Amino acid sequence: MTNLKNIISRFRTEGTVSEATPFGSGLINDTYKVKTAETGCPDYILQRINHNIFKDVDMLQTNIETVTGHIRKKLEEAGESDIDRKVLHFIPSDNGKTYCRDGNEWWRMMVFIPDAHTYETVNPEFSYCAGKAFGNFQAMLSDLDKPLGETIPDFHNMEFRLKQFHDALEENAAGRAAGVQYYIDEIERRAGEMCKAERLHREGLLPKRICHCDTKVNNMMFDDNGNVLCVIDLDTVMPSYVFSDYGDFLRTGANTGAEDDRELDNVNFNLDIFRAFTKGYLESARSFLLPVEIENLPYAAALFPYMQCVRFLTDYLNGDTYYKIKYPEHNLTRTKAQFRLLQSVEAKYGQMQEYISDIMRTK
Ligand code: GN1
Ligand code: MG
Repeated sequence: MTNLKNIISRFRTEGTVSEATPFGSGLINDTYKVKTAETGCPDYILQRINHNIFKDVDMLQTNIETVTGHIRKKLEEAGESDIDRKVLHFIPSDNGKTYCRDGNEWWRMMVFIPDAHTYETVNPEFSYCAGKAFGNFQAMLSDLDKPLGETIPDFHNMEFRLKQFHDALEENAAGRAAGVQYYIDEIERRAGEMCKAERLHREGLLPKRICHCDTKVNNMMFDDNGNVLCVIDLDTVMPSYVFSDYGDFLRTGANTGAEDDRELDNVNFNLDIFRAFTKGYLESARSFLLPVEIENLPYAAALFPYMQCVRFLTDYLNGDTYYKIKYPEHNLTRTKAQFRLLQSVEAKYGQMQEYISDIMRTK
């Protein structure tokens, strides 16, 4: 607490800190909720940025300032009310930037959004709102004229993720490869098909747009009525295929189990959530989406469980160097649960295609 208090004192916050406690369930950064004693003073979120993963913190925060500034301007122009709950607000530190360095650690602070909730799973009604919100998020950023840096190069590049997987297999640093042959084979079997986005992009058929790239359902704040207030966790906002945001929401929102469920029978792809989310998304995004993007939405729904399966298994093979884990086999449990989800998505592919064609036939 003393150390945290020192860090907090370097930011230009209002009020007196009464407590700072661990907050949220992110796998990358460390997050704390900072309460202030005075009524009328906002509470805050304090985060230690994972510098092993985000090497260029200045680029990271510059991206985030660009994006939140642009969205804030759009909301103001649209005459929106309650803007402070609809876009994140970062606090400058003693050096005037929205982060500060303490030895080998980098920290940032933002205003805590009151009366907002995050969820690990959502009902169809909430999913419909989430779909609309993501379509809007992409639409609002579509005219951003300042280029964004790639905070993690090749973040959602499936070919690159497979290369990392093959490197991990060859290295076999933790000696775990022999125990996971089944999953290795299942990954390899689908590798060609899953790299379709990269091929379409090389052929000039699939554009990159500014995406959030971590739209798991718990990165979204809802109000009491199920309306999305804003998306949080903006570290990975960068140019990508629209599949990123569409697919990663469904990977988490439509999973009837947990991302790391040990009981695989809990894991299933919920088509009602898929339908509601897709309806909302297409309502706000169909005006700018190309046919190739719309046709491949079912592919996106499969791509993200697949990519996450590859990433978790890669980390397992490397000896758990990337994701925070709670027990030794955690990354393997995650791999299995993501693979089960992928199988469920695959079984429902035809139904998804049909639903999307139906929507597109209606005006
Ligand atoms: C990480 O930060 P967090 O926990 O929301 C990861 C995502 C993964 C996710 C899996 C920078 O997100 O890409 O999909 O875990 N973020 C990074 O739960 O790697
Ligand atoms: Mg998160």
